[in-house]
Amino acid sequence: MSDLQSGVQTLHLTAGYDVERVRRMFPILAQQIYGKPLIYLDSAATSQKPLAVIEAMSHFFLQENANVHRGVHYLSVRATEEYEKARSKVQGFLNAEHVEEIVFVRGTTEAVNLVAQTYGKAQLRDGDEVLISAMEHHSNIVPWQMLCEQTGARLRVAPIDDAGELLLDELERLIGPRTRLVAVTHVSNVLGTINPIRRIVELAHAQGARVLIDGAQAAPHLKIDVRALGCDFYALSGHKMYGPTGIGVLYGRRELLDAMPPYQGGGDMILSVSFEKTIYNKPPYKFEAGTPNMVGAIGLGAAIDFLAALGPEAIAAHEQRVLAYAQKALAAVPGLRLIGTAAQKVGVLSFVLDGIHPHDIGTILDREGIAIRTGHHCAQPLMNRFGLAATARASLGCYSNEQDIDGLVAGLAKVQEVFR
Ligand code: 7TS
Repeated sequence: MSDLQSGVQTLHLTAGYDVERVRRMFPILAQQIYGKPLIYLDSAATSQKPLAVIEAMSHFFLQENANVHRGVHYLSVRATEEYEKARSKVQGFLNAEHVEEIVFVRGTTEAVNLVAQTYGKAQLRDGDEVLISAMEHHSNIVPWQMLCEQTGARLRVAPIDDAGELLLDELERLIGPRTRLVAVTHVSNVLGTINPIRRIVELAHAQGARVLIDGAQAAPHLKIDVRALGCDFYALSGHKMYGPTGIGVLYGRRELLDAMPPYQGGGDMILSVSFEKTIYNKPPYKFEAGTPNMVGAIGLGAAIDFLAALGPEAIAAHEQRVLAYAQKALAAVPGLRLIGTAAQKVGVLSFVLDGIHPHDIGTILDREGIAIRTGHHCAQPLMNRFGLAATARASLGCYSNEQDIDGLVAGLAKVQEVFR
């Protein structure tokens, strides 16, 4: 393709993505905060919700609510159908081979804990190793530390460079015959780095280790294909991908889920119970004890429909454009240092300002109607790696635009004026 043609195609793509139309789908964005238009730059913490998701959830409560997998009555059958339809949508979203590979959980945190306490506890022995990376969120660190305490296994950590990229040679060196599990994030919530998951999976599988991917920050931004990635487990949170809180997904390869012991005991996860013996249900139900978050699953299904309607490639192209604009604009702010400059990254912009504490940045920006996150972002070991206690972080979503970035830059000038 000639440059001209590819230029035309890019133009077509960006022209086809009407961010103003997307913004109108998110009623919350229209409000004023302290009399200023809201600039929401905290999507990595949680995304805003489009009307389609809110309406799908209220429709469920208004028309379809009943407990699933239990009743013979009309509404229970209907609710069960809707809940299972949501599971199929997740299967499609992840390109999983089997619908039974999709387990509904509360979120990424619960997904990681589930794998640690079922697969991990059953498989790991004294002297085995779990390998994570230096850029993990606490929810992909602490469950493994707990598992190591319980089993005598050892936690090892693959280092990163100053740009925030994984050192693949070091990672390869750290995977050995004792490595049973490699657990890494697809996208860093602090740096925005997109990790080379296929390569990591290849390296781990070559040594017989299983791989869990924390997809919390990838699912809203990238097209996910668990079969192409080749991973054994993949975790995500609904609330970061335009769905509701309290619902997330653990994808697990069928033969692994089949062999894993259950996580929690209770209703729905059994085939039969007597005081002498309980027979467990098949996956995914074996891992879904108790009444599930039905409306959450339905909201997540609606969020997947929303992402599909916009098109993951179109969203990514738009966000990359705003990211490039933001990187350039922030680089021009005197005394500002960006943390996380990987070649492949999503729209997460962590930064520090000379002589000004990140919490002060966040507080002053808040009075301008600008929402960012400040602190350690639940990644204290990563902060230590950069010699920082905290950063300020602006993070983008499908509704973010150049005006948001202009507002942020103007806000930062005000912050610097206060401290002049
Ligand atoms: N993994 C990553 C990479 C994350 O960014 C988060 C949440 C989690 C796991 C945990 O997800 P949860 O839905 O189970 O809580 N990250 C953030 C953040 O960056 N700001 O607030 C929450």
